[in-house]
Amino acid sequence: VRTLVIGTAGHIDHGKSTLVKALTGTDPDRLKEEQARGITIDLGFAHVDLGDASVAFVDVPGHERFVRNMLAGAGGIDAVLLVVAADESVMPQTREHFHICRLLGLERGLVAITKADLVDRDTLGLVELEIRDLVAGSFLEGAPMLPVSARTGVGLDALRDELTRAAGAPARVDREGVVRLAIDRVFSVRGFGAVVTGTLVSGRLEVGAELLVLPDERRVRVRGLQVHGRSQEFVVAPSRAAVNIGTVDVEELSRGMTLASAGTLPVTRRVDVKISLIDGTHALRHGARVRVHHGTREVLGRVSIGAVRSGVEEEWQPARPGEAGVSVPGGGDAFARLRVDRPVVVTRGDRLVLRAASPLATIGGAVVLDPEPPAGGLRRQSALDRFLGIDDERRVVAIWLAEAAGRGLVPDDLVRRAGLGRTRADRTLVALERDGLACRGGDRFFDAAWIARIEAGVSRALAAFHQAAPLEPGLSREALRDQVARGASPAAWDLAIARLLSAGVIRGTDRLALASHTATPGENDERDGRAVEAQVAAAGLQLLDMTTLVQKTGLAAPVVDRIVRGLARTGVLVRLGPLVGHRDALTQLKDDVRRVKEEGGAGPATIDVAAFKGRYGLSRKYAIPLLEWLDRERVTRRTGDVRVVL
Ligand SMILES: Nc1nc2c(ncn2[C@@H]2O[C@H](COP(=O)(O)OP(=O)(O)OP(=O)(O)O)[C@@H](O)[C@H]2O)c(=O)[nH]1
Ligand SMILES: [Mg+2]
Repeated sequence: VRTLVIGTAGHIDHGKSTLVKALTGTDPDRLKEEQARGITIDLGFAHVDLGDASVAFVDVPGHERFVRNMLAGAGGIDAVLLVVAADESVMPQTREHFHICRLLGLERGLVAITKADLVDRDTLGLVELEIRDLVAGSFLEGAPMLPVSARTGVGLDALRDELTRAAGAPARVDREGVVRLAIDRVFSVRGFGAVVTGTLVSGRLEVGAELLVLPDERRVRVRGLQVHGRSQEFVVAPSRAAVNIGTVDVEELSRGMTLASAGTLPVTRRVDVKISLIDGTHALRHGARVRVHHGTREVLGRVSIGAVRSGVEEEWQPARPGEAGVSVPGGGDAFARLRVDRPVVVTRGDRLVLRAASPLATIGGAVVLDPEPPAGGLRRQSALDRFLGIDDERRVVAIWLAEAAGRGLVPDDLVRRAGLGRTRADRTLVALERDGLACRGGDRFFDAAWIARIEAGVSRALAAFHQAAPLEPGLSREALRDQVARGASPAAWDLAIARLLSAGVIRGTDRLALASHTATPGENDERDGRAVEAQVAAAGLQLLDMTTLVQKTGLAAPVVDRIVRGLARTGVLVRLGPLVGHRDALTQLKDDVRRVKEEGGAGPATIDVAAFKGRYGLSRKYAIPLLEWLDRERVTRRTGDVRVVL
């Protein structure tokens, strides 16, 4: 079936509800108070099948005091039926409702001139002119405009034809099954549990589906579905739907919440937007409080202005640091950050309507550019550049990648933050990779410039390391990471290293080195190495500490340190705690201690500290570390005060 969800709009008493009833047979004014007072207060719903087209109506109140209810209804519709009474023509809420539809980004609609039975032909012509004047240059310019009378039935067939024609257009935003339903009513049905109704603006809703109620993130399962009173297994956007979500306390549900697939929509209190003010409204000051309407939700928020232009043709003027009294003039635009009191569920491209708190009036609208902007001030040189960037479809993701640095982005981040379907999110990142702006590591994408910086950092760090320790074969992967890319995700780090390895810039596995580095001693190292070795060899078992070695060789301490480490790795020198001995002297010692066994009589051969000192003419300072070393080398084993020679 072809579907259409159409909302009424227009001034109080202009015949919106009467027209809906004439077309559908259902009186959308369901409340007792509405019946008694003859006005609409809250949203009303009705539906009619016109051939193969299923048309759902969301009827809104025209009263000035109930604009917030009108906004809740207008938030989900595909098209508007703008109603203007022939005997009153364009009135204040005709204008306000029309602006709201325009600010919500509606693209389709019809105009009905109601109560045509009350005026003559000339008056009707004048009313038509006034309406054409109002909608000139907007999405309603050139829209069908039909005089109708609910009383005589004139024009109703023509209106039905136009509604049939309008049905069947795809949902305004296609996000490949990402479910999004703005809840407008909540009630409980005895024996069934909680039911929420709303307009399904995106996706395919199925019985059995696991969804979240946002912003609370409550998990629910779809127990049953109804569309216009008929049970269905599934429903596809755009459509009205009543969803049974079982045993949820209805006290915890309310209009303004969203039913959605998990992980597909941000829950946020900070949103970067582009604001457009209606012509002729008061200026919007920096720091002003506004009512923010989105879908069926209304929250209070504060506006921080980053940049202003007085008209589409004008240049953007950044708000300078410390500048007071920044404001957006009527008809002007602003790049701004909204901070809202309670979380909203919005993604990029969503439309918001802004109303001034006092006097209460619709002043403008906003398009969401970034629902999850990084914290930080807007009064900076870079802020305008960022706003211009995120306002550009082709640049926004590259900016988010750069901001994500070593954390990177996965396609699901774009589903959530950019309001894309999964396939388009994938494609967007792959296109950036192809253009050389992104690098892929596993399922994560990183800013190519950031990866390049890490690669350069690795090269620099290794070059410095080789310079300081030419005898070392390389630096451990972990030590290198701590130096260069602390905080980067393992995927980002692995990617940078893999790229350097495959480019032949570095080599190694656990220890990494520049490919150009060879761990051979330099000219001086060889000479200095011989000097160090000679001193240690000459000392024999009178082990040397580093200070003594530096004195005896006359070399700088770091050089001695580096050489000792190099010679220790190749086994020429042996470290015994802070002391150093020569391999030859120590090997000789091992052989000699083993000989104690041959010298002794029956029973195990033993040697104690005093005997050891005596035998080799050593002070305790050297005897203890040597004996402990012999223990470690399994030449001796300590038992009490003596050592058994093994
Ligand atoms: N003569 C005449 N009267 C009409 C026609 N349509 C509606 N009316 C009358 O206009 C009055 C208001 O009609 P409603 O349908 O309640 O107007 P509304 O636009 O829904 O009003 P709100 O929802 O309160 O904004 C009622 O008394 C209707 O009987 C029409 O085509 N011709
Ligand atoms: Mg009404």
